[in-house]
Amino acid sequence: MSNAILIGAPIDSGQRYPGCLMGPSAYRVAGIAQAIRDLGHGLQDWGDVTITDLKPVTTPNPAVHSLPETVAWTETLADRVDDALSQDGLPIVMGGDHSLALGTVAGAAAFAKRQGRPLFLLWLDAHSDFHTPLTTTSGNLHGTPVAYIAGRDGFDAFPPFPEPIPPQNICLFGIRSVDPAEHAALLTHDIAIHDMRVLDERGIVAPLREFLTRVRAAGGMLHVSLDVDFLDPSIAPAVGTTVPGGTTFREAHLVMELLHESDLVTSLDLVELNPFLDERGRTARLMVDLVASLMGRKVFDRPTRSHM
Ligand code: B3U
Ligand code: MN
Ligand code: MN
Repeated sequence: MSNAILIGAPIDSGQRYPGCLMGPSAYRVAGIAQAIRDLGHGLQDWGDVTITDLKPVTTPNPAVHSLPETVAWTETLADRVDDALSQDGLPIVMGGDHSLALGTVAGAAAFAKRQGRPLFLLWLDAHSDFHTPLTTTSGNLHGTPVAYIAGRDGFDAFPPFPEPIPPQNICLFGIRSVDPAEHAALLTHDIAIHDMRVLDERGIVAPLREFLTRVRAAGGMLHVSLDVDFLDPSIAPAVGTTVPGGTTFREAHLVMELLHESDLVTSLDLVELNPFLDERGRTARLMVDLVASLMGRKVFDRPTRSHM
């Protein structure tokens, strides 16, 4: 059983569609705490994080907006996630847009470094989020966390990433929207890219198991970052950047069930939920149900089940 720790991250500064800051409230209203407790886990809710001091940081790319806010969130969330892991907790960070992963994964990396364990990253997303602040044309920093985590240049305004994750330990899963600059950079990094072309041909199970087998063999920690747009917009409309052709309801639950059975997940982000765009709470409820599958809710509970 896990000691789950909910951390609200009402962060909107990484993109331009207002509303993600309502995400933590929507998850609470949709019953995330009770869903986790019902599965027998311990649960604490640390409330919503706030930022205070904004530093006058800059970047040469004039497109970038809200840099001081995003840097402040990065510093604060890194500390919170590190604290939660240090208390033997499973941090579940409720966003907020995906720029929050600049901080959450930095916190997980700082903890993993002290433990002497490798950190792996599973990025469940329509997008590769592999821009740097120098290459983004939208200026939206939610498109940059994977580059920061992988140790790419261009993040001078941010705290140095504690221990960049080697590209071989990163898996992009479900992607179907990659900008030209991201594409060029991905070609020079040995990241596992399970785009929709791959998942359509192979299904989700084999590629995910391959990655989880590597995490297990390395004795690694595993951070999972779940972007709402990983899901098909027909089942998850509450996101600013919908991309057609996403994961189905059944595929998404199966991903979560496999993650639960692996027993490898050590931290989790829930990002990009924009409750202002939702239809009667259905996306928030689906995300909570996916968390429940990740935490062990089963369709039919068999006493014995093979590992992974
Ligand atoms: N790659 C584009 C679009 C995008 C990235 N992440 C989201 N959208 N959600 C960009 O703006 O960097
Ligand atoms: Mn994303
Ligand atoms: Mn996305």
